[in-house]
Amino acid sequence: MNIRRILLIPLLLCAAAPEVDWSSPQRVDIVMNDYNFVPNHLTFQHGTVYRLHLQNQGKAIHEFTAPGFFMAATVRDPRLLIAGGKEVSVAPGASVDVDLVPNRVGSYALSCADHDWAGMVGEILVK
Ligand SMILES: [Cu+2]
Repeated sequence: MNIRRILLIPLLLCAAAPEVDWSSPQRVDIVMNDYNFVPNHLTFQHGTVYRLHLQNQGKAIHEFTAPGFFMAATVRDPRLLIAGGKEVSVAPGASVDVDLVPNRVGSYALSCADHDWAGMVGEILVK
C-alpha cells in the first residue's frame, strides 16, 4: 500500500460520516424496572440530537431493544449497540447514555428482548 492511499482512507471515512453537533443533546430519561419502561411511549423529532439516559432500577439485566429505531438513527457510539445493532443492555443499578439523532419519521417497536413476555414493551414515535 503506498503512502498516498494510506492518507486517503481516513479522509474518506471522515467524508462519509454525517456531521452532527453532539455538544448539547436533549436529555430523555427512561427508567427500566422489573418489568416495564417508564415512560413506555417515547416521542422524538427527527434531526434532533438526543441523549437517552437509560437507568435500570430493577434487579434483572434489561435491554432497550429497538432495532428499527436504531437502524433509522445516527448513533454517536455504535459500540453501545449489541445483538447486531438492535439493543442496548443495562446492568441492574447501572445507567447508560446513548447519544443519537433519529433520522426517519415513523413508529418503532420498543421492548426488552428478555422480558417482552412480561409486558416490558413500548412504542417510539419519530415525528
Ligand atoms: Cu428486561
